[in-house]
Amino acid sequence: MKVFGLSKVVSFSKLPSTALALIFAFAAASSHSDYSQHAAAEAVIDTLVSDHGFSREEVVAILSKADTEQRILDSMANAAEKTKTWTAYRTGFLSPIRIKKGVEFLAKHQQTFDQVEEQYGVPRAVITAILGVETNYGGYTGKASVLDALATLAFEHPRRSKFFTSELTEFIILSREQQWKADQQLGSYAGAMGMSQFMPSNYRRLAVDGNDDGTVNLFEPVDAIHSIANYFVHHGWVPDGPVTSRASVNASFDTSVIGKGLKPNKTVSELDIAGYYPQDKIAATEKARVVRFNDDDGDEFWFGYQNFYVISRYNPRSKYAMAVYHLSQVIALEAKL
Ligand SMILES: [Ca+2]
Repeated sequence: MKVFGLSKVVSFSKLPSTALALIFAFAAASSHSDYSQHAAAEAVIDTLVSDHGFSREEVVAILSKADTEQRILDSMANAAEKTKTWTAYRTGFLSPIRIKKGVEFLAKHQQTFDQVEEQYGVPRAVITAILGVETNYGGYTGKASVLDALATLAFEHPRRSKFFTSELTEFIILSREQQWKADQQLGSYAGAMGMSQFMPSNYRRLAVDGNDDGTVNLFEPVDAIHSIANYFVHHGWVPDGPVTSRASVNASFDTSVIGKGLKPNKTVSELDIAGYYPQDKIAATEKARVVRFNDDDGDEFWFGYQNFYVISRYNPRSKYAMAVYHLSQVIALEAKL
């Protein structure tokens, strides 16, 4: 706890005495880090005061309630995508119970999905798979304090500090818009919220009021379904476009075409020249990215098209996008779509 670091953060002369009293009250009472006193908090306070009409006291009062969550830093280091093999990761995603619940979810929200497919052109099975993977169809939306999570990551996680400082700022604005108590809002260890696990910036910009009740509530299925579809459209979903193909390689395939990232970078005919062949029929002009999964059983190659890239905008790891898509296919098959 850095009680005496206060002077680094807030210039006393700028503060009305009530704010000072408030800060000292929190400083004296708290046994945790008080992030209103953190050096980097000043930028958050300044942005909210100068650009978003908050008073300094309001922001200080919110940040005073933010505590360090060591578990959050630990969990960031142990994300499943990093530690599991492709087979283990995929098997975990495609569990029988997740598939069964996905089929049930589709049936329950059939009317919503009819409307969403027509309006956005995003298949219901893909949206359902995202909800299944993110929160078990809303069954688990996270028990971390979003305020603690975002403050911890903004102020204690240097590599992603810029991103999470921005998300923390967005979260404080979102809390005002939604009339939430910022320190009581729950989500994931990364600060994602609702059935669809949107980060605050996406919640503010891309979440939509699907059930027309005047509020955007991602803890409610109709808004969550519409919002995922809207998110995909925003990122360039191509209605009826291909997602992936399993690929074969010849003896001298060129690994330099793989590279980093998942944005399609070569046409199917260019990849043919590089030694990769899709196992299903795809136009030679379609752009793709070669995706390779290393595993105990050897390498697996896939082509990821634009829609695969769009799924990866939810989580940039190829294993994630592939597991979501496979889950969507199994759910579609089981639901006889
Ligand atoms: Ca709503």
